[in-house]
Amino acid sequence: MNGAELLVAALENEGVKRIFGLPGEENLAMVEALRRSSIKLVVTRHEQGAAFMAATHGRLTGTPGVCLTTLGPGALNLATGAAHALLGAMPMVMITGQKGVLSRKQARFQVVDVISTMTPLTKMARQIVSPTTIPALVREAFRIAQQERPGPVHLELPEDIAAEPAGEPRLIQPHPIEVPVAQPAALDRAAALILKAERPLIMLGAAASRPCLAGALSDFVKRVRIPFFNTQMGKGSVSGGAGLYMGTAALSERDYVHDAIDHADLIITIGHDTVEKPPFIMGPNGPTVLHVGYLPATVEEVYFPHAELIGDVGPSLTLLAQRLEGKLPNAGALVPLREEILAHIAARADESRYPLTPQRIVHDVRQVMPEDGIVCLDNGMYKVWFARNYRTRVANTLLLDNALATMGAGLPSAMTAAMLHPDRRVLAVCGDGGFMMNSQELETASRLALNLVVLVLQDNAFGMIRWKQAADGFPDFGMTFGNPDFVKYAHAYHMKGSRVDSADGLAPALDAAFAVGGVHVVSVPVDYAENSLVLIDELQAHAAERTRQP
Ligand SMILES: Cc1ncc(C[n+]2csc(CCOP(=O)(O)OP(=O)(O)O)c2C)c(N)n1
Ligand SMILES: [Mg+2]
Repeated sequence: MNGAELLVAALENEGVKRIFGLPGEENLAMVEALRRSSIKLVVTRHEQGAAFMAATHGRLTGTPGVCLTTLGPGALNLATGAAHALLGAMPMVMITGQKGVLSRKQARFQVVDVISTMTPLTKMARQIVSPTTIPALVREAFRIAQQERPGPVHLELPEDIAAEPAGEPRLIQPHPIEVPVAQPAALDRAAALILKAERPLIMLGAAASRPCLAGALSDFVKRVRIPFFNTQMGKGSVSGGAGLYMGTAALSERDYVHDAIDHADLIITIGHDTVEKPPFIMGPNGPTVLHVGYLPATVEEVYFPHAELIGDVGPSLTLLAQRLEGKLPNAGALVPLREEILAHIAARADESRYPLTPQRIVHDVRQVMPEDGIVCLDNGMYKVWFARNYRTRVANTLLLDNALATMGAGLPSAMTAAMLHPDRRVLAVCGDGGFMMNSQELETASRLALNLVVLVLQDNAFGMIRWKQAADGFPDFGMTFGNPDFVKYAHAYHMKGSRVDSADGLAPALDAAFAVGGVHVVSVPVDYAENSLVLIDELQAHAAERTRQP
């Protein structure tokens, strides 16, 4: 057994089934070891795609996704994926090659200090200096990647260490670890705050979407019957919701959901992670905030909770519910605001205009997606619309990145969702800018025979930035571009492509694409004139009306 074979055996020992990657010559021993292993090597067309795919594997399963690249140029292409997983708290293990460390037969060719590059982007970045250390290093890498707060780790395997005889060292077996539950004193304090609240409100944050949490969280909400809203990344973490969903805070203030937030006297934030754009801004005269999380809150100018309940969130919430159930006459105090908030959000969603409005696109996508269908967003203007308007009823069915908020992740993350859930409908939604950043992975998707529909919203612009430019009073400059013909582009990849050419054409086009199966690109022109009308003018008018009311 050599170093590479031992590394692969250690990955098998961790239960790894797939590695996403794009190897180089320094990885050849590793590639050969993979060929003879139970692990499938999923070759991508860009290392960034591999990293996004691995990160999404971690996000959706709670166990680290693994990606593999060569040294220097390949390893550096992982940087954005590492940052995406770090800010998004997605468990991921990145393995990169390196020239030999015991002798330098190629001098400094392609050598950059990848460990130093990865250090600020990971929870751990280590070079493997001897095969003997591999069992412990791999176990440690997986432990660190997976434990709260999850994130990426990096191991570098130099070419000569990969080839070095390793003997038959013992692998270290993983075992389950139960995280401690909140202390009784903290539970009592939290319960006291909630019992005395007159207008309580729950906020579900990014960590509420941990795959293991959906059941306990839904139970908690149903038992205490306090209405809830969510952050963008906390979307879908409560199934059903039983009439308690108040909206999604896609903007930081002044959206309709803030009518409820601004009236609350207690906000119980569950799993809030301040990597997200603030869902509300804490000020000196705001409501009391109780932070429930795996880890204490990071203190920010805009987030400084008054009390905390720290521990394994699911079991801690079960203990908290025991202290509260049936004792909260005020639980539903804010529920009467719900209807009006949701009505505002749903306004004009079925308007027949061409090019389509963002509201109509969200509405039609919801229509064709079953409850367990998964929508994966890239980053652009439509993210705000999907976060605000798309209703989710099953955990992790709207995947978006409101942390690094990088363009280019939508298609790769949808590919992983399609691999993990071949029985569900999976839709990638991308802008014409973000799609073109990783559209080469269409070839990977078709090689993997995935069933996946990619919806490309066409405005021939970096629409989000163009909108902000206009909103800030700058002249329209530098944000537009031309596009390939997306139907022909799909055909060039030997896949189906269609264009929506009427207001009522989107839902049937998506349905048809799903019915046929395989990878299918659907392009739809979008009219972003609604951005300013709805997100600025109407919200300003609403805010003015609210200040007029007593
Ligand atoms: C990698 C990366 N580069 C730049 C940005 C800044 N940015 C955010 S949204 C956006 C425009 C996205 O354009 P497009 O994908 O066409 O979506 P649209 O807003 O037009 O719907 C840009 C440039 C980013 N978030 N990520
Ligand atoms: Mg665009």
